[in-house]
Amino acid sequence: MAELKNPFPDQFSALTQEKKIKLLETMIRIRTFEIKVEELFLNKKIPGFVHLYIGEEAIAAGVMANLRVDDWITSTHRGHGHAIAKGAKTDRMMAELFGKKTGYCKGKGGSMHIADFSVGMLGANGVVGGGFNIAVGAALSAQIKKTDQVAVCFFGDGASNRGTFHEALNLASIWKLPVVFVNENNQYASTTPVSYGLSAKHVSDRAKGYGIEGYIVDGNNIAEVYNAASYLIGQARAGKGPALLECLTYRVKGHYVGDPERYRTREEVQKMVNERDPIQTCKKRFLDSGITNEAGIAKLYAEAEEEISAAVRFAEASPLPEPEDALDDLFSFSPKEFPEAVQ
Ligand SMILES: Cc1ncc(C[n+]2csc(CCOP(=O)(O)OP(=O)(O)O)c2C)c(N)n1
Ligand SMILES: [Mg+2]
Repeated sequence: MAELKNPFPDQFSALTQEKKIKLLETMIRIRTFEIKVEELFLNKKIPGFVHLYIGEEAIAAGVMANLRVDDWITSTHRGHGHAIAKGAKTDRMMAELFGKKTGYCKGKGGSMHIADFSVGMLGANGVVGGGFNIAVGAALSAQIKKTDQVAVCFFGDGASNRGTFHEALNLASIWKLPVVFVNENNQYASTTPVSYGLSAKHVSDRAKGYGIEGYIVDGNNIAEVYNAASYLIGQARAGKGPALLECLTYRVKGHYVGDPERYRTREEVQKMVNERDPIQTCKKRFLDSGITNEAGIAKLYAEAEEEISAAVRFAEASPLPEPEDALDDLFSFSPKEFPEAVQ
């Protein structure tokens, strides 16, 4: 990774043992959720589509550890990890995946429409590149209201080819908005490798065209992500304007559950799993440096299993929405109150 532009001060080393373990805990909670979701989807318990975040957990955990609850994020179609790390409840997330009434969107959205405004999670998004302008709008509101809130926009390598990316970076730059664009470069946009689909060498090179700084870190290294996010979010909060952080990672699972993955070899995937898994790397580092021990790590897994099992029980026990709820929450008025408006 000789080309990384990574000048960030090492805040990670200064974290308390507890905070470091919290980062690993967040990654393990996300992984446990995702593994369960894959199993449930394959068993036809979950309808629709799911895109898994397995292998990319260090980005959500490392960025979100630097955000306050009143800061905002916008997410993607691969958004479970972002929601969990920002503080969304896994039981309501699971209920949403099951299409149940107790879900975040009352069961009408599913995986790609999980939002929890109470913790600043402004939404996953089925539209690739749909989060850019929402994040910029949130950052603009913070600037106008003179709060010191920050917005973080997560987006994929493929999303950086959307027009919305370019509009958002330009506006954020000229108005010096408190927004950090966090690119999750997982090497593929659906079936298209980034080496084919990206005109620039790096996603972060594109920042320059908009007068903002672009950086690259190893997105599978929790310390690197943490340090970069800490610095850039701090800068944005202090009124220094936007930045783009490219996190190099790898999409371990198919684009969606069920993807036949004809565009890459099993060997390629296995190599990344063996050598670059963010959780295994973090665990090894924590064990080697005595931050925790095997029993401590086993406890994190046991607690995550318990939490996610409870989430599944909650989802299974919850009711489906009623057919007459179908038009609720679609309009700013209630069709039940004004039936003539939707006839
Ligand atoms: C505007 C739009 N175009 C195309 C799609 C279909 N689509 C869904 S995910 C995806 C690839 C996105 O790749 P990337 O931004 O790298 O995110 P990743 O899936 O790798 O996390 C595409 C093309 C879409 N949902 N929305
Ligand atoms: Mg991608």
